Amino acid sequence: MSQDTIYSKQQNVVDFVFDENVANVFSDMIRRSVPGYESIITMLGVFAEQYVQDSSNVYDLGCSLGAATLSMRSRLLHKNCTMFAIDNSVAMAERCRQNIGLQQGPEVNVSCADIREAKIESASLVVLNFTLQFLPVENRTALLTNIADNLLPGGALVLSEKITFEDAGECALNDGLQLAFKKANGYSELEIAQKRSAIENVLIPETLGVHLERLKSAGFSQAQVWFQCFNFVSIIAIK
Ligand code: GEK
Repeated sequence: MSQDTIYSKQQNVVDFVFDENVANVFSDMIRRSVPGYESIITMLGVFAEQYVQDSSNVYDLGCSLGAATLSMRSRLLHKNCTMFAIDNSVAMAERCRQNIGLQQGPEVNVSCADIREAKIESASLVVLNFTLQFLPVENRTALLTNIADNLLPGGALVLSEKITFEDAGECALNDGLQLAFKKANGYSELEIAQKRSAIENVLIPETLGVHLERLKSAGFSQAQVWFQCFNFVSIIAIK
């Protein structure tokens, strides 16, 4: 796994993009930046065991290098389902295809495409693992409605997001803890500051309340947080 040193040198910071440089170091970057990432990836295997149905489809939307897909695939009880891993970054989709090819298992259809255009059908499990936060806010309800409309009875959505808080104190507390987590993982003050300004206009976090309300209005009857570490949450939503 290559180490993320993208923001280690002083630079003119531009908006963050998921390009070749990021794809090269992504595994290291996300593990050192998102508290709980590895636990969530492991648990996605448990969700797959619990929710994936016979002859159904499984979607990993914003799949990056395919970590979520691989975790789910390793624990599928029904081998005759089809998995779809979608990412609109060419570099990510290419590497994802290579990573998936290294392991045996049910068919995975990897595509380089915009998840806002995704055709979702007969889905028993859909995963948005830290991806919705990168869509323009005005596009989020339509995607969740598309997912809810095309989930099979008994199907589920797992939505993981960085969140913000209405209360300024709560916001500062959780931001501070994430900062401490990044420092503990070897990121310098300069790296943290430069990454923060690169991502500022690209990753738009919302409050947990906004997410839960949106899930309800998109057609999910039940939505609850199953994981939280500081300002990162994962929600399970059932139709
Ligand atoms: C993981 N889920 O390792 N269409 C398709 N892909 C998109 C779009 C879009 N409109 N917008 C962003 N992406 C992964 C981690 S990373 C999270 C997901 C992070 C893709 C983008 O190219 C990137 O690969 C991914 O969403 C977000 O479990 O970097 O914090």
